Amino acid sequence: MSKQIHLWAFLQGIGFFPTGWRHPRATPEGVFSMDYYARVAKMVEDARFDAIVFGDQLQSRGAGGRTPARLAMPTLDPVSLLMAMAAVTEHVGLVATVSTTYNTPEMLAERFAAMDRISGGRAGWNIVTTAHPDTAPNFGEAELPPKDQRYRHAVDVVAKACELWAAMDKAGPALPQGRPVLVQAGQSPEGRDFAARTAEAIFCPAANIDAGIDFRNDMRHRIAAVGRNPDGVRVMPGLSCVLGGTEEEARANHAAILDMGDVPLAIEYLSESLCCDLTPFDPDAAIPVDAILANTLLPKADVAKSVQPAAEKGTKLGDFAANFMRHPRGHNVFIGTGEQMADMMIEWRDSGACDGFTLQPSYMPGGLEDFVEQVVPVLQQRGRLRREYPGSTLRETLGLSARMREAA
Ligand SMILES: Cc1cc2nc3c(=O)[nH]c(=O)nc-3n(C[C@H](O)[C@H](O)[C@@H](O)COP(=O)(O)O)c2cc1C
Repeated sequence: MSKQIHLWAFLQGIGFFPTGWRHPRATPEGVFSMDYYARVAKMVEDARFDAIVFGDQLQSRGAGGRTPARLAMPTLDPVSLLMAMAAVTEHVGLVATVSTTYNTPEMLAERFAAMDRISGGRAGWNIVTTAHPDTAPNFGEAELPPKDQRYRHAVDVVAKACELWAAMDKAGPALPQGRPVLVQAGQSPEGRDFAARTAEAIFCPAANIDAGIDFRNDMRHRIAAVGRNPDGVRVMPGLSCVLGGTEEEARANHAAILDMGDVPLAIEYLSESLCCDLTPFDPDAAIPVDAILANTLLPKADVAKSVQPAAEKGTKLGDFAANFMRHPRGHNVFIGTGEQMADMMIEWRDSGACDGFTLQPSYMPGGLEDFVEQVVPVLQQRGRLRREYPGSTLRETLGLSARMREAA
């Protein structure tokens, strides 16, 4: 199959758009029911995605007045969810996000060994170092360790976990994949170097095709520089979408989703994203840059980069927040027909902007259903998406070597 497109489904919470839970085809109550997870897992497997991915959220919601009271962002433990989904599927990969900062290698090795065994070799580990400052108090600390320290620690944790899996291999019976597929999500230079040394797949944001090409080229250089083969690493940028039978209909569907969010909701979402409570500020006044920089718990330079350009243009806080919701988290949001989306995906793949995509449905399960009905058949007809799984393990599905013996 020429330039196959790899597909993952990121099914965190109830969809990518902060307003999506209000959509008539969303089932926000479903996220606490097994029926919902069974249904979406089967839908993803029937559409022949490589894998399902869940993030982890270890921070306390509600700390420091930053609770998004009207945002529906329920998150359940990814390993538990994927174990449940393993029971109702046979082929689709199961990628759990688990932090190296707040888990020991022994705990990690045991949990992923269980996932890999129970699923018959479908486990993947999305290795993150945890960025949310409200996490630290949950683990008896005042602050997160600095980023470079977190990544140095991650190197040690991954190496130790790999040793433990190798030891299980020798003691037998071996894990079906030898070890889970190692995935990384992180953007900074430290994160990229860590991915270059460790990852077999990378989940990243890329807002447009040029950003995707730059990121993937950068990663391929870094991977080659540490003596690994860049063709052995899959780059999987996030991709959300709002579809329609015509372009016009798609734009109307997008506007309808955005219209489900009012300004207070947008300001809550912005507060959550900037880690700074903006609800006391007047939405019709200027963006309170000084107060944001004084109060945010995120790195101030990163926050300054996202608010200063708009502030300098005189954008009002409410307008800025409403616009912020249109492009959640810097990922590409495609608006158009199913055919156009398939064209776009093929263009990205053929231009070297990615090896595939991590689909982030704008709302659940309707947004996923639309993609599966309107885009998957087009990609299959064009020979770019598999109709059957090639084997039984995630590593085979990703086109990586079937078993992995050596440590990272
Ligand atoms: C697309 C993407 C998704 C991520 N998902 C999570 C997550 O669910 N949980 C988490 O703790 N970190 C997540 N992170 C990773 C953290 O942001 C990363 O490990 C953190 O240390 C910040 O590093 P960075 O500046 O290199 O991105 C994600 C990162 C990216 C780019």
